[in-house]
Amino acid sequence: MTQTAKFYQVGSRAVGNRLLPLDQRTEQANPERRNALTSGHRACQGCGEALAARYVLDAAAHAVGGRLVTVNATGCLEVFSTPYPESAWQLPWLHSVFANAASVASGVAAGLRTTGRGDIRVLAQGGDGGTVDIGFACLSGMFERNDDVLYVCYDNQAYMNTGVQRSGATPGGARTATTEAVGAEPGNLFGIGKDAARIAIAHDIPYVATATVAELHDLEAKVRKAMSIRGARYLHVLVPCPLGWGSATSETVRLARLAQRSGLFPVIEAEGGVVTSALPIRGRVPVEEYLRPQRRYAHLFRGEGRPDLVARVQRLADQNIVRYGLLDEES
Ligand SMILES: Cc1ncc(C[n+]2csc(CCOP(=O)(O)OP(=O)(O)O)c2C)c(N)n1
Ligand code: SF4
Repeated sequence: MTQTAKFYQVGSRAVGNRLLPLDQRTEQANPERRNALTSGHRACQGCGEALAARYVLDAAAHAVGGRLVTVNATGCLEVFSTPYPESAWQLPWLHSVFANAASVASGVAAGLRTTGRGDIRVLAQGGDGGTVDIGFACLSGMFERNDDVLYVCYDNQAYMNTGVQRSGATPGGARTATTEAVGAEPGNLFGIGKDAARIAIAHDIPYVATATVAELHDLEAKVRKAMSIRGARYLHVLVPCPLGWGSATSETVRLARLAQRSGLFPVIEAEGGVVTSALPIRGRVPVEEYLRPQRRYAHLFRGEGRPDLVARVQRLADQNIVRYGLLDEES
């Protein structure tokens, strides 16, 4: 049964600037939107992943006239949306296993093409554990073959569904269940892990982008662009997780914005292996402003704190700012 979208917030960015002229409004401001991930699912309050998944899928479905199939890796997004026999999805949705969402999506795209239904598009999605770790070989194969799939990684920087274990996307210094805040270098080690967007760019695929759940216009524009292109595409979206990050449920969007404004999470686009744009930082903030509200970093500020480790995080942000030229004159 389809459910009409209801708006409870007025004049807020969360519903896509309904006060703007029609052609500048987001898909989330459209009462006719698909509402791909509808109410009744069991995500935690303030879950950035749930919000981003709805934003992405509503925009993607709109861009292709509703002719969209999605394949979902195991993880929070799958578990909270589909406790059998219920489902919160309002579009064709397949659950793959943890590691192979990219391969299943490639197969779905090939099947549709060979049966003359290539107008139906395929979007695969998963968490950072399912994407940058266990599913990485399948994803790299999908890139390398240039399969006609948009793969979306919702990056909450750990394996949240199974109790907040470290992933290859967990940042240096962050506490998780497997990187305790103990010892000389508490939290996750610095200098390990991987930057999935840069690795995707190195595959020279048609389109790679990063985004955050805080910048709805930017996120939707990137989804639209991705759906206008054929071949392998990758979108990496930062989605704060109140449970794993130890943040207030009301802080999800603000934290995602601070990640971008500090330079820690660069928001970029690349086509054919070349970076073509980067969202400039307006109102730069020191990384401390982003780290302090999160309990996963509490050990960096307790007592005398660890200014040396905060400085290491700051250096990573500074490096991103230089790499992508993130500061414009107004910053
Ligand atoms: C092969 C395999 N190993 C482990 C699991 C258990 N498992 C299910 S979900 C999950 C964590 C998912 O983490 P992530 O992909 O980061 O998504 P999130 O839950 O954070 O959104 C794990 C380890 C599994 N389902 N299959
Ligand atoms: S644990 Fe995190 S990612 Fe999972 S449902 Fe809760 S807030 Fe969302």
